[in-house]
Amino acid sequence: MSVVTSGLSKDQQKKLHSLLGHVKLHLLYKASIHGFTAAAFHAHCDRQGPTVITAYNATGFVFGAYTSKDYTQCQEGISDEQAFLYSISAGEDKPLRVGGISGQCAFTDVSTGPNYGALVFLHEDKPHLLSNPGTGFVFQAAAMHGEDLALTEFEVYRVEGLGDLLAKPWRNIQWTAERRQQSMKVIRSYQSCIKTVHQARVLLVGPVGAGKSSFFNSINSAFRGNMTSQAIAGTAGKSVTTQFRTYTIKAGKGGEAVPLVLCDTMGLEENADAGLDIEDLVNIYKGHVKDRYQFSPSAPLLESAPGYKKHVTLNDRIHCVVYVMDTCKVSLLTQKMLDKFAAIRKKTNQLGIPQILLMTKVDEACPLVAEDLKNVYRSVYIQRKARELSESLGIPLSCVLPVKNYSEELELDQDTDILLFTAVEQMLNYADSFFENQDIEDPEATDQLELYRSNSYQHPVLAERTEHNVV
Ligand SMILES: Nc1nc2c(ncn2[C@@H]2O[C@H](COP(=O)(O)OP(=O)(O)OP(=O)(O)O)[C@@H](O)[C@H]2O)c(=O)[nH]1
Ligand SMILES: [Mg+2]
Repeated sequence: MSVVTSGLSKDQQKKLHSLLGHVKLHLLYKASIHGFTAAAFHAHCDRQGPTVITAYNATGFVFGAYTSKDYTQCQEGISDEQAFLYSISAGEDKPLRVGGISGQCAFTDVSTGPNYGALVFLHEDKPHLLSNPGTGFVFQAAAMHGEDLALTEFEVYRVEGLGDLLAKPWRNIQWTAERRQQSMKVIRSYQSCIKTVHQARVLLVGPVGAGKSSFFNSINSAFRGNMTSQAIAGTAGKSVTTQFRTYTIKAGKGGEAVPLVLCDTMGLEENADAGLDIEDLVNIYKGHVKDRYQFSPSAPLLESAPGYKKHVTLNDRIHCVVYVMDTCKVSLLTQKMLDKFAAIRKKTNQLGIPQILLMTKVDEACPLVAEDLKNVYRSVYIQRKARELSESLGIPLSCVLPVKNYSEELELDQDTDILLFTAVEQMLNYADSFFENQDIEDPEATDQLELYRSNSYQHPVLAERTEHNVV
């Protein structure tokens, strides 16, 4: 899978942001990858809302056009008072910004390359520019593009307004040391309502690079009291995690185990034969997959394989599923990935496992949150992304939890811990719902479950039934 990356340097990004304000840029189209043609441009950029073009030439100019309107190929002139042309030339500190001549159209929405009158991009389906200063926009050609009309690169970004801070947070969190301590205590003293189950088993599932392993590392660090990196985290084209891992967490070095097992999986990929396989996932749900099982996307686990655990109890089953999603990638989720999620959700619902959605990397997604994590429930952008995720995955907003994992820090941070612990508390509540459902869904087993609860003796019939139920 090729990764399409922006050609803008950090300095150029900064200059572009100074023109666009408090926004996030999503690269939609890069001509050197997708083709220097009008058809490729329209295939990637039509109906995307506000966009900005960045054209590059060998003279060192980065220039282009911003519009707040859609490209739709309606064959008409489009008025847009917010549209402007701009240029960031190599030697100049201040970017050039040129607003449209009042009363004239910003661009003609035709099937050719973007046509702003004074600048027509991808002329005749080539990396070429037409420059007619004075048509709609007035500027000096030398200042705009150095009179170099050959394009070395051409990109279009969707411009997403980040919004400001809500006057009132949409969830109330107390960002105090007491709250941190209290949460830690609640988690450490957790007891399931079924006596023989001593730990809640929570499974982390999500696309490659979403932050699953980092979430375990972060929780582990928060309980240990220092940074740990037991699970390998990082970025690669494919999933960094290739084994199924079940992690117990210790409170302090050599301390007692926290009643929580976090299970880490290989990342999901959109293609059917890549990444975590849904059959493997169902086996994990039912407790059949052993720790350190090496995932093999083309060959899911068979009953006869050594990694398959035949005899399982309620302890081995997954009690809560956590979907982990990168907040920065919410709007880039492809239909294939959404379909994969829908199939997973269906299976998970059928097995009656409660689900939570973790939105990671909130610091990367919103600069206001990066500045101060306490802004997480006040950021308009994060709230919008939470709603978007809830709608596209069909998960109630109440089950969507933003978190920031530890990724570059050397020291623990109180606010980061509070957000992480809040998510864990919720996972334990949901695991409780799973245990409670065990009674209701199988009334026949209730009496035996009571037996199961009230003494450590495992009734042979129940042992058999439990096994039978979960296979
Ligand atoms: N800034 C920031 N970076 C994060 C956060 N969570 C994870 N990362 C980074 O994202 C990258 C991927 O994280 P991983 O934890 O390896 O992701 P994963 O879901 O386990 O990925 P695979 O095992 O490859 O499927 C790493 O470089 C992390 O440091 C976060 O909340 N904030
Ligand atoms: Mg991982």
